[in-house]
Amino acid sequence: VLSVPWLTGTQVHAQTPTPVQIRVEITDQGFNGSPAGFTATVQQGQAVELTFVFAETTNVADTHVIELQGYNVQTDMIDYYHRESTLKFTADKAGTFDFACVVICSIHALLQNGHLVVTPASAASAGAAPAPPAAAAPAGSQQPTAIGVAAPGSVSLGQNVTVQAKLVGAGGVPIPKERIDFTTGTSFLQASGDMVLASATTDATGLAVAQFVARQSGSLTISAGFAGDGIYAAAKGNTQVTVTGNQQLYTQQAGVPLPGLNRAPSSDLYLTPEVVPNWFLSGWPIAAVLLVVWSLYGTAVWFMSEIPALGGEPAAPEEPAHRGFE
Ligand SMILES: [Cu+2]
Repeated sequence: VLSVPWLTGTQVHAQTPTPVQIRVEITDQGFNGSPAGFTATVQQGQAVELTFVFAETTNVADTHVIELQGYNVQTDMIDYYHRESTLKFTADKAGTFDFACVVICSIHALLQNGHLVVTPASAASAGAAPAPPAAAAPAGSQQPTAIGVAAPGSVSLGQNVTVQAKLVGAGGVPIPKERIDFTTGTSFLQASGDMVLASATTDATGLAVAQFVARQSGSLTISAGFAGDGIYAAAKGNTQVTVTGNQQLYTQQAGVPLPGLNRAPSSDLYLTPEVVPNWFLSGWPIAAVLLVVWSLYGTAVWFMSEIPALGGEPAAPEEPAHRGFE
């Protein structure tokens, strides 16, 4: 259905970017079940993906954040529900670097002895004299990336739009587990900026898929952006979607917005009328209140109108007396 104009590897340099993947389980006995500590070894200049996986079975309420000292990178929060987080970086500094949990948890002491050994690039070729730094792999430089974006060319107003973005590295190699933000340019009160429509994470084929509702007719530019990380450079791609139809989805509201009266009780943009009963959104609740108030007021006015009638009665017997003097 969709023609997918993925970018090919023409803009990227020929370089083998395959990162070394290291998986470390956080168990009740420490990193990879080893209370004595765990050591991973890589070579200087290599791209590294160091993945930490929650594997505790006893202290399932634990929360961890693992920090790799020296490279100053931290995982996202890892717990029973967010079981995996990957540190991505280029091992441009040689030496031994410690990684440890920086959140107080029930096995905290067991998570202080992780080590990453980065073997100097010069040691890779046996017997060679210490190589000048320039001989190492492009240290610290991020690998180039590209994003291809695809969406249906034309949709109707109010319809769901599916956008796909594919993130690739050198040679068109897909890059998984990266966040893609889908945005559209917007202008409001003479200020313009990017409005985030949705975010999605790339899968094993580098593909991120998001859906949003077309709420404005006309031509829409949708961008897919990757912020970049320790291994990969940032990238951005665009596509054009034409939204047809002139049905108005937003109703103009004048006056004071009162949640529950002329506005939905929540400011959630995606609140649909089915969530809130229709009678609640109409003016009937305030109409009922006004009816009660006005009927009380009317009753009070009626009682007040009785006062002159009561006060006038004692004067009535005097009138014949006046007539008597005439
Ligand atoms: Cu901890």
